[in-house]
Amino acid sequence: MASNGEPQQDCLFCKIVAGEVPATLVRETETTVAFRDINPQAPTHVLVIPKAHYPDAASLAAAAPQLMADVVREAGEVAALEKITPAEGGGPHTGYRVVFNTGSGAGQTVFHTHAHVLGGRGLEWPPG
Ligand code: DGP
Repeated sequence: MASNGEPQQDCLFCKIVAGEVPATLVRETETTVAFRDINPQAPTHVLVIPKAHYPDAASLAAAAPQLMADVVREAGEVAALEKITPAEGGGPHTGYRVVFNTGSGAGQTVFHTHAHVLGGRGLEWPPG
């Protein structure tokens, strides 16, 4: 379904943006919010979302490329805050992964674009 970024009544992450559902915020900008995943899969597991509603990464990138760039930049800011960026001579738990699950077959359950920022432990490749 096409999206114009307007809030959707039945969207959980729109409710987090509106402050109607509580979340543990990590960072907020004019256009994005970063908060801790309720079911963390790694010591750092933060979701970065655009405040505007777009159902997945591809629709966001097509409709609002600057906003997609904001989300990706914020993923890096979160990694720096969490001290999981690749340090010089990096230890075993530096480096992080940014994931956009896209479509239910890939594990997407919330259809408001979100980047998972995962780190703080060794990350396997390929992912499951
Ligand atoms: P995905 O499966 O890629 O659509 O990721 C959705 C993520 O959202 C999943 O890792 C769990 C997280 N999540 C679901 N409900 C809530 C919630 O109410 N609060 C927070 N903080 N995270 C949630």
